[in-house]
Amino acid sequence: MKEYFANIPKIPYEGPKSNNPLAFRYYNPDEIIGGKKMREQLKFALSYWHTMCGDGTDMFGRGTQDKTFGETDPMAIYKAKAEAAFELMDKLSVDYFCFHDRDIAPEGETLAESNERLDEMCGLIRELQKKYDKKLLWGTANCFNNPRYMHGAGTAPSADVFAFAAAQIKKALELTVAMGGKGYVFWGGREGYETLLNTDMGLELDNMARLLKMAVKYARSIGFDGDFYIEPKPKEPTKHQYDFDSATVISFLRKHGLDKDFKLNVEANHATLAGHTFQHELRVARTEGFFGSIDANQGDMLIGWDTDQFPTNVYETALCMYEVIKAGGFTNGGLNFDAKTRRGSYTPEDIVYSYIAGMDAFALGLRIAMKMIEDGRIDSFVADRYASWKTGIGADIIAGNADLESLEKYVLEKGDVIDSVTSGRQEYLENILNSIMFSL
Ligand code: XLS
Ligand code: NI
Ligand code: NI
Repeated sequence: MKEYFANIPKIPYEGPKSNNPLAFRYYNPDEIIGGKKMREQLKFALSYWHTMCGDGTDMFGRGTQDKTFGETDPMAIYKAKAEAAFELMDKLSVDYFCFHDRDIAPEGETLAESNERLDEMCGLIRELQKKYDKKLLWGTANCFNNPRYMHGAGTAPSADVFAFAAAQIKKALELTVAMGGKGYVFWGGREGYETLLNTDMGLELDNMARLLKMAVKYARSIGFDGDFYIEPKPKEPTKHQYDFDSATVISFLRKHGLDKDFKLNVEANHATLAGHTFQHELRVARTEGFFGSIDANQGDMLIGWDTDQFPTNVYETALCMYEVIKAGGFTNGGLNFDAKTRRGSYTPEDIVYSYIAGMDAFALGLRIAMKMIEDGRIDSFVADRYASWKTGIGADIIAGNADLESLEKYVLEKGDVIDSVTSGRQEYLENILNSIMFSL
């Protein structure tokens, strides 16, 4: 088989002192950390759309990156993309991938033609999966690119468009099952609105729930035993995306009885677009029992859109991995690099450097998060801060043995409570985190 990244070797782990740009400094796939191999703790996935398809096009200019892999015929291009994807995963020790239907085969004139092409590509991908021992983290359907979805898919005003999306999702579920995927993502695409002057919000949201229920029913009937995920995002492409953030999505899922089948796929850049930290979004998901999977990337704090950069901010990756470990680690989910090289980083080597950077940043994050937990100072500070809930009046409140009258009586007897108020010690804790991070 043709080698697509011929000047890229299999990336070795060389440790923190290495100056080799084509080596990992922190990601040592088979090293045991926290009782599991790093590759199992991190479950890295390649995003097929950015890595194999994205060519750097933006609203001011055409693509800078050639993703045709030396081919011209449309199906030949997509076959080459698949072979190149698996070669790349192999060289990078990335064990999983994620795809949209339209990433793996060019859309045809009709649904039937698109589906035939998907079947053909699915056969090739399954062979490559076997050859390289690679797994599908999750599949999804691209129900936002085609002009038919200009007003949304599951929330489109037109029932015909809803039906088309449903048909596309049916096929994407079949592909996900055929490739052994344990996850299926709904990112809201154009599910949102620009103005309420033309929008029946209540109907649109109910229709979205109808579509998700149909998806669950069909997927379970064809043997899908993985998790469904909704990926929250507050804006872009529409002004108001319905799946604004973790809390909004959880309340929607609960309202419609979808909470047993769905978890969240939390994306770092979407968290910051919603005005939250990445850790906040993960904490909401974890606390509410919806922690599922992660789209690992980062945004630029000075740019108000989804820049999907490779994650290199180690504070963020450490606090993310802290949440992952506290959630009990990944089960069906993992870390999907929903990230692209910058438009100016246009060479094939840049793809490799970017993955190495992202993987090393998360490996460092994992190592630091383990140290935070072993060190214990931050966790025990938090435990002490809430100690008043363990005994006395706090324990009574939690046990349901208190009411407003008993609490009034308690306070009247006790007098002021200011002596029970302790310092939050934010700077002290931030310094502990720094000392843990930089003593590695
Ligand atoms: C776009 C989303 C998308 C999803 C998959 O902003 O992040 O890439 O992850 O449809
Ligand atoms: Ni994403
Ligand atoms: Ni995104």
